Amino acid sequence: MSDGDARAIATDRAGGASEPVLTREDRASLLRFMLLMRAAEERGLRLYKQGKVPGSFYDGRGQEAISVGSSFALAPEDRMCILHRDLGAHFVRGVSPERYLANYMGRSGGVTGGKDGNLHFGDPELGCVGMVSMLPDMAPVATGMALAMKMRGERRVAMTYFGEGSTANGQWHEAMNMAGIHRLPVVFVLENNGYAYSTPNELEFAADPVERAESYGFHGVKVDGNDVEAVFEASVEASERARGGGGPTLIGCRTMRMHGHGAHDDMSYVPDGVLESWERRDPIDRYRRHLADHHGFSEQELDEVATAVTEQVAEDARRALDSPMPEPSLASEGLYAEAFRPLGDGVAPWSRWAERKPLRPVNGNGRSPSSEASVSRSAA
Ligand SMILES: Cc1ncc(C[n+]2csc(CCOP(=O)(O)OP(=O)(O)O)c2C)c(N)n1
Ligand SMILES: [Mg+2]
Repeated sequence: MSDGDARAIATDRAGGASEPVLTREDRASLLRFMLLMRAAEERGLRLYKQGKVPGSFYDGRGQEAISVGSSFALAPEDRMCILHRDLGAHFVRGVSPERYLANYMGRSGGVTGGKDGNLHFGDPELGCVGMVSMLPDMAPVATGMALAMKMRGERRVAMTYFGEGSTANGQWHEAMNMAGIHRLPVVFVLENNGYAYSTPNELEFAADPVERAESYGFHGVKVDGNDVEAVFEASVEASERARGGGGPTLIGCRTMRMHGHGAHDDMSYVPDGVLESWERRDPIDRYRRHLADHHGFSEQELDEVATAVTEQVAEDARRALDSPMPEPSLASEGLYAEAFRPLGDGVAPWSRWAERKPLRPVNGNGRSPSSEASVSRSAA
């Protein structure tokens, strides 16, 4: 992408202002990815209850709009640190439900090849760093990636997620502070789902963490986390700001964790009526209604999207169940990095970005020739 292209995109989207232009196909994709996350997680939960998933099971029911809307706004050469409520972002980047379900069952076809029976994965080929379970340690990793992008002069963005509970940890402060000081191209997506395990918001913070952005010297915005287009638009604006040298953004998404922390948690600490009131704001039902009321989608079209997802997940679950356990001899293979392997690029379904080339030529490894030079200079 040249500078001229970047301006053209801004104008295209804007039609003069800063509103992104989503096509009908884009909108169907947003719905499809949210449905895919919901259906794959429902299938995973069933497999857990059938005793086919060791350990526990974690899902992001009710939070689908956040990971789908935000990741959809990125370009293939952008990079992601995805957390435990963000399955939609893995799907948008190109992971299949089959690989996700196989991972939970510890099968060889899982993203980690059976090394993790959970959600601690990220496909490096798709531009995603494997999830670090200690919270919020993906925040400093994303900040570090953004620092590398800035030092290499690349127009790329790092995006990461965290829950509101994670913002109470000191690492979070360090990541925000450094990102602010160096005006790094990073987008922080905060998912406030009401609880950190059983701890409610009122025992987590005295001031909304989104408001801390200003004190770190960058933008903080609050969006309705159950509105996929609102999350998408905030993410486009934040990533364009980052790409243009305007520094980080903290996007605060308010939502609700509709299931327990994990499948073992009965949520008995959630007061009566809370889940019922959030159920009425379900992001998928809402988006379906929005597409029918404002974008001319027929009920039949919407049902077709849903049916295709149901069929895909059923087929993927069958394949995951058929896939073998890993060879025991491979148990210690690939645990440590033996050589430097750059991350690859992910899929970017949003047509405007995917159609355009990056500003600087980027090779198959996702690094520009000039960046190779600066890396080896700094290593020397
Ligand atoms: C440093 C650290 N302490 C505890 C945990 C265990 N743990 C995993 S998720 C979680 C809750 C985090 O809450 P929040 O950040 O609000 O994210 P949510 O699970 O609500 O999406 C906890 C305590 C952890 N992973 N890392
Ligand atoms: Mg939380």
